[in-house]
Amino acid sequence: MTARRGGFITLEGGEGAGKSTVLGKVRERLAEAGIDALFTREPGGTGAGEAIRQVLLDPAYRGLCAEAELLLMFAARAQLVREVIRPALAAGRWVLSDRFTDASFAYQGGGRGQPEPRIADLERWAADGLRPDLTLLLDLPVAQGLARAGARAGAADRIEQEREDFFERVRAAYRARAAADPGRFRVIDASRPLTDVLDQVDAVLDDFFAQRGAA
Ligand code: Z5A
Repeated sequence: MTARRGGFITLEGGEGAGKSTVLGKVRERLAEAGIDALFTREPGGTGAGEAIRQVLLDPAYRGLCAEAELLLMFAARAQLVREVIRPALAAGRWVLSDRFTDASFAYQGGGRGQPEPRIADLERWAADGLRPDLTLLLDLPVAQGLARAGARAGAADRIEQEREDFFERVRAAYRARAAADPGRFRVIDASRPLTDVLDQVDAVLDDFFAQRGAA
């Protein structure tokens, strides 16, 4: 694995897809390869963003309307882009984010029915038009993901408490985005055992870094 200059990579997926598990392994492998990378997450990644995350995920705010949810996602993102991601990219670093704007198209768009042009407008101004260079979509059947997430310790957060049909719409929206932009997305079969998923992710990253390193 070699990489001479930085770029922006995101990891996306529905409930129980294994993003946290995969990102932990990717972090270890990049460190072993001596690749300087900054890891962040959404919603969150800054002081203000983490405070917004608490509001977004707290089941006490179960009555939060879809518009407020969308705006809070982008408020956290606006801060993250300007405080963390843009400066890191300008310094030539790799940035890996656990979710980014595709999650808003999937959850607030597909899941909540917020109009796509409205989200695209927010992407342009609140997220400063920033788009990832590469997005790995961890895709698996909703029932399998929910079973995995259900086996995890801890209470379900506000969004995790949604019904299965919500997560079906989220998955469909993610898959539609991946199909519409095959140059940026790589779909990983996350229904497979973890070693297999990690092999798929390694192959995608090796290929991407090789292309970037050779540029
Ligand atoms: N959200 C949104 O609505 N709009 C937005 O714009 C953004 C986010 C940015 C918090 O996100 C919520 O915010 C999220 C979307 C919404 N709501 N939901 N649902 P988050 O990314 O922080 O939270 P999360 O979705 O719960 O992600 P997570 O913590 O990374 O969980 P995960 O993807 O399910 O991954 P995991 O914890 O690594 O894996 C789940 C379990 O499965 C765990 O026990 C693993 O050991 C196991 N696992 C993982 N991989 C495998 C394989 N391959 N085989 C078997 N078992 C596995």
